[in-house]
Amino acid sequence: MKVTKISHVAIAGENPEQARILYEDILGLSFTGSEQVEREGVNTHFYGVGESNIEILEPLSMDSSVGKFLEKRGPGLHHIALEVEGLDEYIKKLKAAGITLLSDEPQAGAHGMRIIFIHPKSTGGVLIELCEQA
Ligand code: CMX
Repeated sequence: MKVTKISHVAIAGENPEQARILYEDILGLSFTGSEQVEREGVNTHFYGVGESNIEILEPLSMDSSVGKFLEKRGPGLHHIALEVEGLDEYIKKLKAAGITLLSDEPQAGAHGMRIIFIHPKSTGGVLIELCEQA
């Protein structure tokens, strides 16, 4: 049971092309792919940074959680994802500590990962995702 790396830092925005120009053309990061996560109503775009990624979150509708985030707070840092080994044990430990999770069980995230979110109210204001290779 351990946290192995920062999987990704996710930034919510409405203009993925503008993000591509910055991260790929100017900063020279490698675009590593886009993937829609239908359940979350979001399109994700990944740029590799060492063993981690920057994930651009583009809402598919303004009703999605990312759409609501943009409406309320504007573009910006949305969440930080930590890759772990032992996700199920972490979930038990978090629940035992009374920490608020967004779901009872892990969900399917981008790249076939099993993911769970910790509510920002339990983390000092930053949405944290824990993810594990399925
Ligand atoms: N970071 C920090 N604070 C956030 C936040 C975020 N990403 N999203 C919402 N909040 C804050 C809100 O501003 C609000 O604060 P106040 O009460 O001070 O106004 C509070 O959290 C509650 O927010 P809410 O919009 O009223 O709604 P909920 O509590 O129902 O839901 C949240 C908030 C964070 C759980 C949900 O909107 C969310 O983001 N879920 C995760 C979905 C997601 O990230 N999907 C992407 C998956 C892609 C992938 O696989 O990587």
